[in-house]
Amino acid sequence: QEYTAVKMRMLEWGPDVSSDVKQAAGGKSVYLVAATLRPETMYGQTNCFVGTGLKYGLYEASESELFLVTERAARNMAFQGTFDRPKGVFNKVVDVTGAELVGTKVAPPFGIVKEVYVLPMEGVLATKGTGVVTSVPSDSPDDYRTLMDLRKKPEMYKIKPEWAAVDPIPVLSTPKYGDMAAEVLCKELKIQSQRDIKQLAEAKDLAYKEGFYSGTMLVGDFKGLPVVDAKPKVRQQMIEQGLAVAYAEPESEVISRSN
Ligand code: ZZB
Repeated sequence: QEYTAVKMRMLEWGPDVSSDVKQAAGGKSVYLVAATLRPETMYGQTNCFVGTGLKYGLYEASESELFLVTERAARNMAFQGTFDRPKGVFNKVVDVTGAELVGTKVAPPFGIVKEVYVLPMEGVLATKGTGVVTSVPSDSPDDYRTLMDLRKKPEMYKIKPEWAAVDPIPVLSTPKYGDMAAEVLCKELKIQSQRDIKQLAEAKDLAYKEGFYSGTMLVGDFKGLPVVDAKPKVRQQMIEQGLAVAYAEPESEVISRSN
């Protein structure tokens, strides 16, 4: 699977980020890097998700840039030549936990909303992507359901309500589900919580297929184009502008995951 790894620039650390992390970051630009298969939906980013039990690190991507990802992702990036370092070399400047990142403010590339917050998601896998997930609740049922869970019980999730205040943003339209596929599918499949894993997997599959084969862009430079055509164009723009990098999972892991 070829992912697009989008660079969400850290604008302001959340209230729980340790002084060690802040010091280690120094004056460098820090990016929370999220792996997505839907670059054409990036206009609709409303927040970023991390797993609160996951371990992340700040890794040197170049002289001036640090990438915040899991160690597994940093290793993959190092072997894919993403870092301005010899192949296979990745240098961690500091550890950071998912829990302490909650409430951090980031800039989502191509986002219509320019500043969004890091929020907790229960199902974030350490074994997929970068462990950082960008949230598009208009088109991702997992993101929609998680955002609604957080809004219902902010105290339980230890978030400030204002961190979850950005509403889903329409980015593409499909004949079956209109411009809010995730919301429609969560209702149709009666999905009650982010823990309804089976129904969410089904909703994701339906949303992927309908969006890819029958979707039309509503926003951005490729407004009016079919999603199939817009997808590689948006991806290329993001990469050319230095806002994203290509990212692939190692073949052996991809195989073992599908067993
Ligand atoms: C933005 C986005 C917008 C996504 C959308 C999906 C959708 P797949 O097909 O199962 O490989 N993701 C990335 N990394 C992780 C992780 N570590 N743990 C949990 N979820 C993760 O799923 C790839 C998608 O899963 C990625 O694409 C990312 O969410 C999430 F409108 O990025 B996506 C219908 C789906 N729509």
